[in-house]
Amino acid sequence: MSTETEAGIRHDWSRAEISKIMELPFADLLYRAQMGHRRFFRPDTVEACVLLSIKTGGCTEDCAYCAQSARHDGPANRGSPMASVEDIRQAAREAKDRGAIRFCMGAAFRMPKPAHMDRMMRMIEVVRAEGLETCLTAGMLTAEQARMLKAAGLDWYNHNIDTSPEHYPQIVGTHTMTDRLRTLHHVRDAGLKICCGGILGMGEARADRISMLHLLATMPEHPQSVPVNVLVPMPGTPLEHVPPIDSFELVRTIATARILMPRSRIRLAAGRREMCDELQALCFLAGANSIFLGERLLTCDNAEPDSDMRLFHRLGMRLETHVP
Ligand code: SAM
Ligand code: DTB
Ligand code: SF4
Repeated sequence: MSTETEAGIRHDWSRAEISKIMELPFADLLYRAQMGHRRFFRPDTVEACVLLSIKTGGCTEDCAYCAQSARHDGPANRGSPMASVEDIRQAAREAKDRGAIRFCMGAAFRMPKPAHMDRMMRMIEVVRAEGLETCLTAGMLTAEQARMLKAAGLDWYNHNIDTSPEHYPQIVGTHTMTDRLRTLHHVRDAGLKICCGGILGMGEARADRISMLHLLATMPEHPQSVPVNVLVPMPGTPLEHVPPIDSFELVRTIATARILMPRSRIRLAAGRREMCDELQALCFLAGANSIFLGERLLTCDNAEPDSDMRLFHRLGMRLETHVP
């Protein structure tokens, strides 16, 4: 028996149900995903978020995919100083001019210290003053830190589960999935909106992708935003030579996420630069409706903004330029 809310949003998916969806013939899977997508979203619009690294590299954690870990030989293993509040004001203005509705700030912390908190709260205030939604990702938070960020005007907190609970220990040794879930709990309790997803192509099996989706889709509230990153293999990291994910498996994962969490934004996040236009188009057909727009992600290049605009034009799609 399944429990359904009025809008038909379910939180009680079983793994067996999810794997049945994921294994549908491709055409049936996409058809179902599109039906779900059109219940809550227009199929011709994509939300644009701009991402900026406010504190790059030198991180104490050992996440195997990450260029910013001090424990790997990645390009940003040595840290650089935290950005100034003025730098952020300028970047937020540029993001607004470009049509972004949300400004996401990324910091390579295991957990912010009090001095970081002070500066991040001032950054949140200046970004809000420019009329943008604010999002932050800065590692683990205490309940009090989550409340402080909310009080400073933060709208969203990004904290990914990244892979299945079963695969997590192969990817990260310095914190656990339980730590990630605890932070998400604090963030939810503080009344912040949650951005939580994962990375595909880290050597995981389909069962892990199903398990990751299961964890996301059975949370007390679905994350309002679900980033699907494709691993960008960064030189010097332990995952540098992992074979890339099969393109159709990426599309299947997005379509399944769309069916399980029909009201959530699904963001085609890292890895778009390495995809051809046709694959991105399939991802949008499968229900992805958010992207990062701009030249850079955190430490690597993003897809070119001009080529993004050309692609949307060719697909008859447009960017959402206002808060819906
Ligand atoms: N330190 C914070 C944390 O771990 O939550 C915030 C920054 S961390 C870089 C944010 C997210 O970026 C990770 O959870 C992961 O999903 C994504 N990410 C990092 N490196 C990546 C890579 N090489 N390819 C794809 N996604 C990546
Ligand atoms: C997310 O899920 N993806 C973004 C954002 N949240 C912070 C980060 C992508 C990072 C890609 C690799 C890099 O630039 O180092
Ligand atoms: Fe640090 Fe976050 Fe990178 Fe892990 S993903 S090494 S916590 S910056």
